[in-house]
Amino acid sequence: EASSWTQVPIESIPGLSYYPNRLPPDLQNQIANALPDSLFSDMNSGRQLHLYVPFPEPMQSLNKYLPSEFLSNVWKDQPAEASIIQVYNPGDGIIPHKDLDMFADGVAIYSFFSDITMVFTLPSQKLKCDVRLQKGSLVIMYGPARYQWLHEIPFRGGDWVPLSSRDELTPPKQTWIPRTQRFSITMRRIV
Ligand code: AKG
Repeated sequence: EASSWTQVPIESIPGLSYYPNRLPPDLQNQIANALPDSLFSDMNSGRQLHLYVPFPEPMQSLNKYLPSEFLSNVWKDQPAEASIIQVYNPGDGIIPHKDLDMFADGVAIYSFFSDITMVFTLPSQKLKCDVRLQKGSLVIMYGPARYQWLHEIPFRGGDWVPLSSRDELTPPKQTWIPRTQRFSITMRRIV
C-alpha cells in the first residue's frame, strides 16, 4: 500500500540533479514557436515528436544549457543526438519506466509552459521521491538514477505540492495545483 513507501530527498538519489530556471524565457518562447502548432492541440491527449540531429535552430542551443560537468563526464563532450518533444495536457502522464538501453547513459529533460511533478521510485526498497519540474527547469539522470530508478508522471489533472514550512519540525502543508498544458524536450545520446 502507498503508506509503506518512504519518501526520500532528491539528494539521496545518485545521478539525479535538478536545475530550476535553467532556460531563459526568451529561448523557451523561441523553441515553442519553432514547433508545429498541431503538437499543442488540447483536444486529445498529448502528442510526441521525435527529432534527430541536426535539430532545428533554436533547439540546438539546448546543448549549451547542459551543465559542463555533465557534458564532459557523462557525454564525453558530445552533443545530444536524439530528442523527444512530449506534450502533456491535464490528465496526461507517462507510466513508470527506465529509458531504453538503445540510449546511452545521461538523459536531460527540459520543461516548458507549466510545472508538473515527476515521481522517481526504487521499488525493491520502496523508496520514492517527488520532483517538481518547474517550467524552464532541467532535470538530469545518469548512473543509478537512469539505470536503477524508475521515473513517471502520474496521470492526473494536478499535483499536491508541499508549501515550504517555517521550521523543520512542522510537516509541510500541501496545496493542490491544477495542471495546464506542459511540454518537455528529452535529450539523449544513442549507444
Ligand atoms: C521519457 O521520455 O522517457 C520521459 O520520461 C519524459 C518525461 C517528461 O516528459 O518529463
